[in-house]
Amino acid sequence: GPAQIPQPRVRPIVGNVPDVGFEVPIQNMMKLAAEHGPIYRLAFPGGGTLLVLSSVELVSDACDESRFEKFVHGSLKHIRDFAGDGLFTAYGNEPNWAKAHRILMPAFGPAAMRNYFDDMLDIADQMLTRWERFGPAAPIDVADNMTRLTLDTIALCGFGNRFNSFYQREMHVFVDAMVRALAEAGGRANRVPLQTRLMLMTQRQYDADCRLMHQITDDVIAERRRLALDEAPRDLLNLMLTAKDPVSGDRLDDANIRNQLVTFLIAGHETTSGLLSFTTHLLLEHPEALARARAEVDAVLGDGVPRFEDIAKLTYIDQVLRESIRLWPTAPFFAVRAKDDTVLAGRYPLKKGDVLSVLTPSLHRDASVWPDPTRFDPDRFAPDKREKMPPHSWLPFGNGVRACIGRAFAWQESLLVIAMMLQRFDLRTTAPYKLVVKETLTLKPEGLRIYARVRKQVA
Ligand code: MNH
Repeated sequence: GPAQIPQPRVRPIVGNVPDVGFEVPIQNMMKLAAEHGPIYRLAFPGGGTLLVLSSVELVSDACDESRFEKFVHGSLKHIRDFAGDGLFTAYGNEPNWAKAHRILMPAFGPAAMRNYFDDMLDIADQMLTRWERFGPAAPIDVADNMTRLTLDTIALCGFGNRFNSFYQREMHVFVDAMVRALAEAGGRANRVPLQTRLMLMTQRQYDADCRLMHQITDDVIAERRRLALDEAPRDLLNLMLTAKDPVSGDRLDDANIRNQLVTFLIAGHETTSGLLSFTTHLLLEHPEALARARAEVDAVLGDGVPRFEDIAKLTYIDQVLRESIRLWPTAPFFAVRAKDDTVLAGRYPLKKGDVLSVLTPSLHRDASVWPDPTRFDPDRFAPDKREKMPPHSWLPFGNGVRACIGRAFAWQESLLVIAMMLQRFDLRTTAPYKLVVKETLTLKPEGLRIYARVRKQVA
């Protein structure tokens, strides 16, 4: 018969909001999963409820795309204020999602990655050369550096624009606006609308931040339109401006292109920056893994500048990244909803529209799949073991048609940056570091600072 779904005690008016909180909702939800099990219910003000899933058995069933579809939930709906019908926040039934998906898929496929390699190398070299110049006694804020790197990389690869974040003290103004707007989008999802309407200063700041992000991306498009066709770089923006959808024959409209640029700047950098930062932390905590990774880098790259062909040979670093994003999936959840009345895993009856949230960090700690799940062990992803992993046990990039389009891009960038960093530097933390995971909508290690001493000068 139908099984009971546990739920933390529901309080009047605020429901389960205090259980989730505002500072570290994901880490609180991970604790609730450890306490209540692989499915539990949360209730929110206004009557909304959410089922949180974290076992491979239940998640596998929720990944059945014939019965479940991506749900543009609470904070994602607010992110539409600035990312509109861009791929990430588009509703599944919006024609612009399918159109942009068809036009952009080739630009994110494995064959396209060679085109981005030189630009990725350019930005990675900027960061590491800066570390060299600052010298071995200068503390380096890892998350700050990685955020500058990933932002500059997507701007250069995506639309030929140099944000030059390594030549400025402050972050690019886009980042400040984006970080504030993302926080506010999350905030709005946790308030009743009246509360938001009373927060006049916050509203004014939010509107200004949305306008700024639109203005920056509109300017990028206008600048590109002024270039003659043969002068334009063959990047994502060029593709979006010129390509026709093979099905409808349409091009993307200007507002949609603007929304895609905002989307790539957001989706294309926060998560990759977090992955690079967690990986740096985990390598420093695990000297044996660090030594193996470095030995691989020395064998593959030697003293040379990396080439595109080297990337595929960094197989141990690939395992390190997979294990790092297993423990700390930097996009820590995705939501789907039931297309019709259905039964989850044969025992939990659901109504049409019921929302399921896949809590990836807890899924990635399912002890039936991962022995000693909290231990960092890149050998879990040795090729022979990887083949035996159950489907849907490792989902850092989501699932199905709405899975991450930027996966190959993020992976190439991450392999390259970790390899170059280990090739050129000996690293150590400035002081013993205890992991503190900061949550925006993504996860990042907070306060990780390192010293970098040159070990190899690369030609
Ligand atoms: Mn990405 C969707 C994780 C890097 C662009 N991304 C998703 C989803 C996850 C995700 C999870 C699914 C969300 C959902 O179901 O609601 N993404 C990541 C991670 C990294 C990442 C962990 C880096 C590590 N993403 C990137 C990069 C880009 C990008 C880099 C662009 C250059 N991601 C997207 C877009 C989507 C997406 C666009 C939405 C795709 C769609 O729905 O069609």
